[in-house]
Amino acid sequence: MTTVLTLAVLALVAIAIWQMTKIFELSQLKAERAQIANDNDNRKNGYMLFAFMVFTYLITIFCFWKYTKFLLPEASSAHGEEYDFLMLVSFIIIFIVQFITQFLLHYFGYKYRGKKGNKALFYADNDRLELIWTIIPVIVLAGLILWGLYTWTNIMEVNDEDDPLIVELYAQQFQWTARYGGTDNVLGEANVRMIDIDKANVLGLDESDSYSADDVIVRELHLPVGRKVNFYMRSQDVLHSAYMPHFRAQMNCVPGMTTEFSFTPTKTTAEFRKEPDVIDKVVRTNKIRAERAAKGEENSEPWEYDYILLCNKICGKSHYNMQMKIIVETQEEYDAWMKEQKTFSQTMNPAEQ
Ligand SMILES: [Cu+2]
Repeated sequence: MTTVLTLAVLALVAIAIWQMTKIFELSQLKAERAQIANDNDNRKNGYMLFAFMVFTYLITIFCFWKYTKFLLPEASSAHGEEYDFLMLVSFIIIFIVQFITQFLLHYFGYKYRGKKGNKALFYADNDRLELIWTIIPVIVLAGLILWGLYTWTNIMEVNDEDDPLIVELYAQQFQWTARYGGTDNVLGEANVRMIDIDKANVLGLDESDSYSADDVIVRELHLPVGRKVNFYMRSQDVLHSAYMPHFRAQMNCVPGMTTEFSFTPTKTTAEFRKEPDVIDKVVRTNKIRAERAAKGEENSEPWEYDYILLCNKICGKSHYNMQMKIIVETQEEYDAWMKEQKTFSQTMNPAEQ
């Protein structure tokens, strides 16, 4: 309410100032009161166009300098490099084109400003010029689109070549659960209708399916470095989206169907933490956290960078906190971790252990 009132008061003050300047203008008897812009007005506007252009260039440079450090660190997946390169090339092209067109727009605005006695030249068309400014964008855009399509098809292809690790990502409001295929690397059949909370069958695995017995259900995703992972996503309730930004991976999780995505992690968490831009991020964040700690505020304990799986569809009130830690490690570390996990049949029949 206070905000609305403040805004209303500000609007009224602005209107009052505007009306007062009008009265002031009218009271200046000597001043020219013509509604048509004269050479002086046009020149002033021409300079202002230039000033605006300089402002946009300066603010662009400022944003590059100030905010690029907030971008994601280098990709940690095999396809990520290709993806980032496509993005970089697209940005460079857009940047060059915007630099040239904005300059021409403002410069011509200034150069051909209204002048008394000036007459516009009637210039119907120029075939060669039109051909040039049509052909160049066509070639550049077609190239970008074809390259993008090719990259996209490559990234989106999920197949069983190279013995991929099979992992299911199960989304529900508001948490992630991961399931491994177990020793046979095959996921057992599952369906939301078979969920049985009393028996701890939280993902609705089919107990009669022999493949499900050795499945491993976890709340922290461990991946061996260098091995392709095929992810199969399910959702229990609403649309979610499995987003693993450091691996440049994202896929919707849709109730009633299974979606898929595949990537190969290329850096372990330990290697990732040693990258200069990652170290820089951690130092900056921990500085802020230390300031918080000094004031006795929450979330002030030192932070370590981890890969993360986030939900990237606004799926409800706790969407912001729907996340799971991802740890990429060596094959030995992964095997050791996996050994400690309980299989589905062990959790269902605790007496058997
Ligand atoms: Cu979600």
